Amino acid sequence: MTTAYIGIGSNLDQPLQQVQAAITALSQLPQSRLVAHSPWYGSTAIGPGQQADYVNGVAELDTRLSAHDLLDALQAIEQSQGRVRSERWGARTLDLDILLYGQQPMADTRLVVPHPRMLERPFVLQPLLALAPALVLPDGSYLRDRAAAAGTEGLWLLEHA
Ligand code: ROI
Repeated sequence: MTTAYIGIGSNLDQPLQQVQAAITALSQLPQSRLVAHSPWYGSTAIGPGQQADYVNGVAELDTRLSAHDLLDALQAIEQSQGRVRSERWGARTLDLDILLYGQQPMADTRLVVPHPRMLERPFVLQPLLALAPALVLPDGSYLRDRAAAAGTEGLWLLEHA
């Protein structure tokens, strides 16, 4: 059994409903158990051009799926929620990223874990910290230090509806 952390983001078509539907879908994955998810955060879009604000959060999943089977399953959920892969960095109805897969780093043409940009992104680190305050990253650094370094600019906690 491996504990995986999944980054969740949406900025199209009712983002809060998209991320909540993603949680339902994650809870139904085979050979897996959804342990918890973070609160939802609003965040200013990072990346080129003007985009609507995002809703972001992180889910914790215990899974027996391999990292690549998990990636396939996450992409199937994205597609079932209407994701069209158009431009890199573009707006999206649902983005599911494998942030961490246990303590195993991996890198191939489809998948790089830990997610290469997570350490720069408050919208990843703060929800992850809310979920796993004592987490140590595969490089031995402490999540709480990484999250403090990244700060909270452009990020706000959404009210629990
Ligand atoms: N910006 C924010 N705030 N949240 C995201 O989930 C997100 N995802 C992306 C890009 C376009 C980089 N910007 C983002 O893929």
